[in-house]
Amino acid sequence: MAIETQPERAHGAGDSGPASRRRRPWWMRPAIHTAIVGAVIGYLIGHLLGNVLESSNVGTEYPNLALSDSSDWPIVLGYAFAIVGWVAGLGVFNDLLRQMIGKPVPVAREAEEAAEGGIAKYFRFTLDHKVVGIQYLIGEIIYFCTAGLFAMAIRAELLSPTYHLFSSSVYVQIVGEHGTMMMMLMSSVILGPFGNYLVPLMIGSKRVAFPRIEALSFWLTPVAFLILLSGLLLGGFPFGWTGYAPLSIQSTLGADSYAMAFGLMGLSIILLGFNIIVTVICYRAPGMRWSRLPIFVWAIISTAFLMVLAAPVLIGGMYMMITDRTAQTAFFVDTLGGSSYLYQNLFWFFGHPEVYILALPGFGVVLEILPVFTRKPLFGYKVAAAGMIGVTLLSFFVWQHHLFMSGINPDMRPVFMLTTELISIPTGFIFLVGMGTLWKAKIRFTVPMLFALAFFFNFLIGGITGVYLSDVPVDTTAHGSFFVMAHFHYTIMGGLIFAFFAACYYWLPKMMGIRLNQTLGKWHFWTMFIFFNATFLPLFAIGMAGQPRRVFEYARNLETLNDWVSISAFLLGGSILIFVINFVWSTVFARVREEGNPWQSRGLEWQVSSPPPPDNFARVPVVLSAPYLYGFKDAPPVADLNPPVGVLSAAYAQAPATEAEV
Ligand code: HEM
Ligand SMILES: [Cu+2]
Repeated sequence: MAIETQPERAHGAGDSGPASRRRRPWWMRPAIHTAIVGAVIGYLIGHLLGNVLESSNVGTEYPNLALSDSSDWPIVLGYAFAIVGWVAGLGVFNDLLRQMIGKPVPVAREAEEAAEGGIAKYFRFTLDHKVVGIQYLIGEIIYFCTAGLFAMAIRAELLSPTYHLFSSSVYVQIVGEHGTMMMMLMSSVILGPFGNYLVPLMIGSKRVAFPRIEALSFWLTPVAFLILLSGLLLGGFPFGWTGYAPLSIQSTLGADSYAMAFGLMGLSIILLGFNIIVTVICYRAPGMRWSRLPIFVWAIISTAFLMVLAAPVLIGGMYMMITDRTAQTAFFVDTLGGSSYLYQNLFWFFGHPEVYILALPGFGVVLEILPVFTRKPLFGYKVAAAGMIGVTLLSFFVWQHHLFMSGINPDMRPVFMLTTELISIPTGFIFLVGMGTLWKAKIRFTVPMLFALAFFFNFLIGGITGVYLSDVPVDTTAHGSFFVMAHFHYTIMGGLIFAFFAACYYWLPKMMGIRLNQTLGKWHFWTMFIFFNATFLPLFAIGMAGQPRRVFEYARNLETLNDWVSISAFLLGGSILIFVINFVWSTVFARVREEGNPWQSRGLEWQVSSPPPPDNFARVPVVLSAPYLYGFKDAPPVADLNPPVGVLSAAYAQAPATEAEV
């Protein structure tokens, strides 16, 4: 069921194609600078339009206008037009327009060949999944560091039990920026860079299904990031990353930034997930059966389904919040017949799957890495895949555990307690597959492996405290405290972000043909592991002692512990700095080449050169065996990269499973 992925040539011989099109001067070619110009123009138009709307007194006849300050229209329309301007400036609509006036449209591959290469290709709308992967990688590092700086600011304030750096209102704005930026932008921290770059290589495809959609999914992230940041100029938003009504309906203009940015990011992950789902379903090479799909790809496609199914609800919620604030709808205004409780349900119907959007790709990364450095097959491959599907399905049935304290019908509490505790079963499957693979293994303690091992350590703490929190009596006590904070940082920072770094050290030689410095890598690992735990472990105790989230003051007797946490947090920040230095040093200055397969991996992506050739594979490969046959002396090669001409690839694909596979 494979599709030959050689792009068809769209035009006849008479058409000399886009390569011969006249080159415009660089500043007229669509790229990031034209996008900025487009966004600024768009913003101005939208703002003007909003002012006109407002001065015409639209909506003043409605009673709830007073809920929000009245100048939301110019801001919301400004943002909306800025997004359109940004996308237009990037040239996203160019091919569409060309098609509408009957001009030939180049297929992705031709467009890439015609456009300029070099460093410039990273700054424009490109249709090459490998370039998009690198763009995502750089973007995510920038977003992560920015949100991390807000975390440092939070910890700086908490050095003292009373007011010393920021006022209470600035403090909640910083918490809101930190939490929202992390949750929004880290949702694509693995799928963006590694999913886009590696999935086609791992399934034996020359490209992704929808290159334009893929590129668009990336280019929406910088705008979402900037819109969110600009919220600070508009008074920020005081309601954390969850945006609960009625606070969000009543608060200052910064709330518009929150809603526009979060909704936009929802769109981005829908596009990201959609493209990946179609790619995995339709573009697998012959012989790449579902039972041979790398476990990383299983994790990616499960996450993609979560994205595509959950994010529309987020967009709906954000859209309703925006219309409440502008068009005087009252979806979430209790006094006018709406319901703030409705918002909580919409938000968490997205928000809980979101936490698995953050967790599953991490599992995919570490399970992909374990067999390579233990030289053992993945223990219970099918169990892991089943676990991922189980988590995906159950994710949609647990959201009300976030509402145990929000007026949920008490009879429903046990139901959601049960479903929540059930989800630890498939999660446990995945965890045990990791443990089974490590069992009696001779481990190679490389940098990626260290990060993968730390993932299990951290996630175990995060997971077990999660089981406690799903218990209604415990949640009733711990809700809104630093205990919850410590729990989810253990799963997301300790899980996802550790896995992200594992992936960087493991796959950057593949993606850039360059090895990161391993000594600095070890320094990065040990400092990050130690200071991560030093930061977040005491927060469980602090939470149990009653320190509330999102409050800048706390009881005096907790000062010593808080100081310890803050200092550890700064050192944790320092460890991330080591990574950034290593990344820049290794890729820009040292540039130690790594061309082959440094980890002796059986992964299909490692069977081509590093970085891979433009088409990934010279011919469509035929996959011959399961990916994790480590330790078998006579294991067949993973794929035939040069299958004999004339042999139907279907014949290969029909070949029975090798003995080692069953
Ligand atoms: C450098 C490591 C990090 C540190 C030191 C840190 C620190 C903190 C602190 C102290 C708070 C609580 C503020 C308060 O409630 O008063 C917080 C909140 C939060 N953090 Fe982090 N964080 C880090 C990384 C992350 C990561 C990687 C994520 C997710 C990808 C994340 C997501 C959140 C969220 C969602 C909140 C809740 C915000 C809210 O209450 O609305 N953090 N962080
Ligand atoms: Cu949840």
